[in-house]
Amino acid sequence: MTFRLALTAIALALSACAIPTTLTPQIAPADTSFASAQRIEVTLSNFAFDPQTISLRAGQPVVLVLTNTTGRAHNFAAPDFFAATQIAQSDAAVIADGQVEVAPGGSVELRLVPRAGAYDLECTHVGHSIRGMIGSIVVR
Ligand SMILES: [Cu+2]
Repeated sequence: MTFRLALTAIALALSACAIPTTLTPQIAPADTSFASAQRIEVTLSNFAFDPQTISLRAGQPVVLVLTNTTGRAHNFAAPDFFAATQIAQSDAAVIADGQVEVAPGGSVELRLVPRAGAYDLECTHVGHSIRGMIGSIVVR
């Protein structure tokens, strides 16, 4: 019984430690060169991401440009991707809970260094993902 309580306490402690890494993006080193980085354009529309699969190079600085071409708000929600990615200090504030809001007709630029993996992408606005606003990010 005491052993089980101890395990529970350890599990709680570990999950508490995990919270800051998912809520706070990792900051890219200040000397990361984004000036010559490739720009990857992603369009958010009703109700799709274009391209639906975003391909990035592991460890390569990139500028991800998210553009909302519609008259309604959308977001780019990829918590696992953002938890594994380094973000330029100047862009970190636009990421909240692993997602980035893109205002109607607006555009957001994210300077980041992705880590290898395959990550889910969706728009979490009510009813959007079920209408097709899902995608993936593949980093090789
Ligand atoms: Cu949406």
